[in-house]
Amino acid sequence: MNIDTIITQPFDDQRPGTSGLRKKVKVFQTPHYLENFVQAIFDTQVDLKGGTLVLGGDGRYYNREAIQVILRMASGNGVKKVLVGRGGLLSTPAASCLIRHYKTDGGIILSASHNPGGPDEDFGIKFNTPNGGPAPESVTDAIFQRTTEIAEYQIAQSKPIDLDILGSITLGETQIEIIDPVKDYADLMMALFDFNRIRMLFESGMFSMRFDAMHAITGPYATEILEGRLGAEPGTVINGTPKTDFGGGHPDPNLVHAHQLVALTKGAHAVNFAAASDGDGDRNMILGCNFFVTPSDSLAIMVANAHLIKGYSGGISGVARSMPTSQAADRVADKLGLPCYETPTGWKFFGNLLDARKITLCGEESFGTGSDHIREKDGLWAVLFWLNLLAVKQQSVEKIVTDHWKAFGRNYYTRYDYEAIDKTDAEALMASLRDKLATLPGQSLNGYPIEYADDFAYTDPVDGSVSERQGIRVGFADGSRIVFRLSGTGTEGATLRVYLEAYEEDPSKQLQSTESVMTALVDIALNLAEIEKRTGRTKPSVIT
Ligand code: G16
Repeated sequence: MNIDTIITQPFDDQRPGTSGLRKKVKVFQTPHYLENFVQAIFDTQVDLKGGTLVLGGDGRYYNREAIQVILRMASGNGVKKVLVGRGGLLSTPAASCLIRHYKTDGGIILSASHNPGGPDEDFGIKFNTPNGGPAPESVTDAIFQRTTEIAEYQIAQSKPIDLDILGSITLGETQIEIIDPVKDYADLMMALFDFNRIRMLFESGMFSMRFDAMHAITGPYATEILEGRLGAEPGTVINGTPKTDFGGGHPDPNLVHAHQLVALTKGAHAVNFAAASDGDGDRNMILGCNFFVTPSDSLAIMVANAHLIKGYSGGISGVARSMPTSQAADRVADKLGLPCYETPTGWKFFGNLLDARKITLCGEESFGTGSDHIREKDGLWAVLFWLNLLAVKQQSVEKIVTDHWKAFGRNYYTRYDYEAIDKTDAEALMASLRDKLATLPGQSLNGYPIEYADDFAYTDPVDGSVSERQGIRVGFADGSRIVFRLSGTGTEGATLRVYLEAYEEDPSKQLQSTESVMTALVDIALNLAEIEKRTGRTKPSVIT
């Protein structure tokens, strides 16, 4: 086997964002672009030499080509064994599961998550460490640093490898094992949830469900688990065949992009339960009959009910949420006497807390929930958690959520996204907010007294690392909050996110529309950040 050393030059834009390096496919197709980043991983993650790597992606456009390149580079860099999902496919949670299950030296996941796919759309790559989780900032910083000085990469000469047949192949000194992408993950789910009870729910004839895989990676997983192992009727999984362009859709499980599913929860033939997952399978949306569960509420309800679920019945050690996620989980943790952590946006910040067993459950407003079973958020896991809860409680989704509000209060929640705005304008807007911070506490805006205003900074309680400038928080005396931050996952210009939260303790006021409750807070946010003046936008691109 010949190994070529290819001379290359650094690119200056390979700093990973919130979750890996995400760019347009065309950028990744630039000669040496993908290779430089992959070589930077091999150069900095030295245990991979002679070690084992998990490799797979969400099946989007360019997935197969990138897998071929990475396999040849793994061989060129002395990796002993690579576990690859058949067809080059692995959901993000399944990759995390495999890294942990087979105790590998890490994994490379190809995905741009919920971003659209296709020749003119997005692609992404990220490295997960041996704990199965996204690389922490110390690792991504080292990889980035390496990309700025890289001068050559190693790649084995080889014909394309057949990714579609299970079994073992050798490439030089490297063993490549093509494995079933679903089996180990599905087995793990069976260990955590009461499959018999959920099966009885499906068999009762009183319960119907649809799961929208959005033509993305969870199709094969959901079909095997829901229709195969749990006996849900065929057709429960819709849009279940992964496509390189996600069928032209936007594989983001929210009320806007999963509208086909939302429609199935309304009208005379509405299903009792509906759920969706995203491009790479780590996000989830939970719906009841004509009812939407906010991701923040979903986390809080999981914490409150974990004792009813097989895998968590022994008790949970604590909970964490990302800073912009609503404080609903905090209220549950408070009542149950559990520790609750507030971390910056990015699943990677949960890793240390999970490894140190400080928390068992964690979640984010961006449609992500998960637990210590792996080190990624997990879309299907969340769906199974809810199914298990429905099977135990024998109540509707709406009843479970509204009872929860009565017990803990309701955190009304909404997020406004201003996508693809000018980067300089976005940074100026944030800078101007920062300038105002010191003078805000004590002021009253639209009758809302401000209690605190800061730029969120996080000190990791396990390793002491500090992450600064993680978003502007403005907190009001009644528990309401406005948060401003710039997205770290977009690939075009900048995306401003405005997160709004209003707390309501009085059950008689818990059934208002979120829009009406938020009017005053929205007004405060628009004025405080001077959004229209600074971005030229009169309305957000998406409201979730
Ligand atoms: C990633 C991160 C999440 C984060 C989300 C949105 O999710 O893992 O922690 O909440 O991006 O980040 P941002 O607001 O910076 O765009 P995913 O599903 O895209 O991998």
